[in-house]
Amino acid sequence: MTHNKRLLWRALAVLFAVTLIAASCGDDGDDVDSTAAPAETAEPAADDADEPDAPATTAADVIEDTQDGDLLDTIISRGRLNCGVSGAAVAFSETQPDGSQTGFDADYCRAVAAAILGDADAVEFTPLTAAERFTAVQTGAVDVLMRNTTWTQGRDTEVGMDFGPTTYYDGQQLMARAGDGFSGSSQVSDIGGAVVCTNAGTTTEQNIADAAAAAGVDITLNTFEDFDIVTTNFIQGACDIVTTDGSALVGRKANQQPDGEEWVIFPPTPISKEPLGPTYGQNESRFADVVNWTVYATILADEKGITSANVDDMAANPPDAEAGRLLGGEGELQSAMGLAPDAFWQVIRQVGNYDEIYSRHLNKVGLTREGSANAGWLDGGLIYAPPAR
Ligand SMILES: N[C@@H](CCC(=O)N[C@@H](CS)C(=O)NCC(=O)O)C(=O)O
Repeated sequence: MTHNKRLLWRALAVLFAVTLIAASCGDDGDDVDSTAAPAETAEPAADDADEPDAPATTAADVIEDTQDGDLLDTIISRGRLNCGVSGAAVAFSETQPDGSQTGFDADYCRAVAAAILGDADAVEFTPLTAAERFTAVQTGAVDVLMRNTTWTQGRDTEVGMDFGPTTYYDGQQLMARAGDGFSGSSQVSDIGGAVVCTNAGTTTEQNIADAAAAAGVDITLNTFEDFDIVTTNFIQGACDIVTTDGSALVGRKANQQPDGEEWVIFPPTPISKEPLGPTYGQNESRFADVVNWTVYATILADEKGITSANVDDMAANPPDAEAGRLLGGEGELQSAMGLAPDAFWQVIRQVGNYDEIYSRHLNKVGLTREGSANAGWLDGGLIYAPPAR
């Protein structure tokens, strides 16, 4: 394909991606204020959420033809990783007053930068709403999303994304006021007649519509541009119930529950599976390998007790051959991936292992690994990495 033809395809891809967003967001956004007006008010419909109906030509079809060069090489020559985050996800990615980002997802951006560039600070963070996020990857505005993004079949195929290892196993729940008669054991069958609010462009919209239909209850579903606006409307009483990933509800309750009010999260078993993890454009295999093995390196280091505090000693005296390889010693495989041999040593030294990253950000809002799917596989959880050999 000629260069000009590639440029034409790229322009078409951008146009198409913008159309996708327009289709998935309706008229939300511009006219949303922070008080009451919802982005979209609708009875739950069968297919109006998250991604549009399958178009004749999908983003996936065109993206393959529009990628010039190799993304890993591009990032190395740019000297910076462009990482898309939420910026409003409590404990996952929060924009600080000075513009910096903190949180579990933000640290996974830093981990990838440490692996590729040897510098955890070589990251440009871009806060994105749920509805903006996939276009930002497809247009090249960001290299990767670390944005509480759920891995789904549609996103993995017709939307044109690829997904890395799940870093946080989540599930959708609902949050309401105890004073309205709800408790932690309430069920979806108890929410008939309620105004339920969430943010646009998410798995959340479709899940709650499906769950309400399955439970045989009618709800009014209002969607807003982002979850800050959703929470404001909940606090002001415009929403009876808010719904999203359970981790976000826990974070919002920890930070925003007004004095004298009790917010409850239910049902005890989430209404959906929300495996969250890194997301990037499809068919960028070298970059994908690096993102994936950066996550695996943090998990393997956790398994082996390698921390940011002891990584130098562990590199000098590895507890086993696999640890030695991972930290850049004999038989290392990082060079074959286009990285420096010490790439994962940098990740652990500068950012930490999985447990350090998790505990640093999530424990303080009450999200603990023990007994959850986010425990290591040896402790009955799902956090697991393939062998580094
Ligand atoms: N995991 C879901 C939902 C992602 C999402 O955008 N969630 C909301 C609520 S967690 C959000 O804006 N997050 C930032 C926040 O907590 O405000 C998806 O991938 O669609």
